[in-house]
Amino acid sequence: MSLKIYMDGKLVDKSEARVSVFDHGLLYGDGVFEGIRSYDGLVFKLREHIDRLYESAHTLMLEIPLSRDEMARAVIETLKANGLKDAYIRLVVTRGVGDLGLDPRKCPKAGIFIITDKIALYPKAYYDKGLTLVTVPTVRNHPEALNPQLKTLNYLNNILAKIEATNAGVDEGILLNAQGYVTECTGENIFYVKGKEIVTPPPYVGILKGITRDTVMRLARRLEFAVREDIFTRHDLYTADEVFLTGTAAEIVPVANIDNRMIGAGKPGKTTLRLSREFHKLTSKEGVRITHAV
Ligand code: PXG
Repeated sequence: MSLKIYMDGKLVDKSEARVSVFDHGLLYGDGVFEGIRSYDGLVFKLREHIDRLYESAHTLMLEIPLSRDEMARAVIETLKANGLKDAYIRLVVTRGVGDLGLDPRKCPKAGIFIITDKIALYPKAYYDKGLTLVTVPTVRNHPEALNPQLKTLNYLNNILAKIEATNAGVDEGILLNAQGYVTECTGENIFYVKGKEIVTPPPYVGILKGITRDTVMRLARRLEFAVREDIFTRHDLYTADEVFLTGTAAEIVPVANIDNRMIGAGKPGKTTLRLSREFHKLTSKEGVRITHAV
């Protein structure tokens, strides 16, 4: 059976799922998106992802022609149509079809598509050995230029950083902001552990407020760690006991090396492993059940 894609209210075959060359999502990167995951028939944090999508759209004055509940139902319907239980869900809202000028008023109706597919897992070695990172030359977008809190279709800041990390021969890149403070990686948030303290940058340094980040902060507080959002520099990472990254696709990944400095013992630390275990417990029991919803 070929994959079905949700497009503007209809489920269509993958081969028929096409976007116009006049769509401003393509012409200008004008649009928003989300990456969501389902675990054994449970969609994790669906409402939180949909809320973030609508908040990004609100700031862009992009009107989504569906209510949040209708959008949630569309996600579930698409998963059902594809018989998927463990899936990666890509929800995209584009400005829609307009002319060759950038004025969004020329685009009368937003385009919506939802792709659900089998999840492409990260290599197991990443989790067993830990990632190697470098800080990259490209700085994170200034929040008053293009706020990283908006999950928009313009990901070139992140893509440039990813290219730089790849060119350096490592797994991921850390972006600093214009003041030199650590922000995040190209598609994951960053945390460090020092003693009983767990620290991650605050949103105003220029990060996407990750839903996994939020989940991990809550989990860690429940486990009685002191969790802080604070600005910090590379030195704090180099001298931490542990560093890990969080994201929907990556979940919780340990970091072993940054800019050629070994982090802690240079292998996954006990706090990272404990949080990872707790995170998996949560994803296995919490979420919107695909069969029940709608
Ligand atoms: N920072 C950035 C810049 C991101 O794009 C995260 C942090 C983590 O956020 P969540 O809410 O996922 O915990 C992201 C998320 C992809 C892909 O297809 C990208 C993300 C998530 C899932 C898949 O590359 N970005």
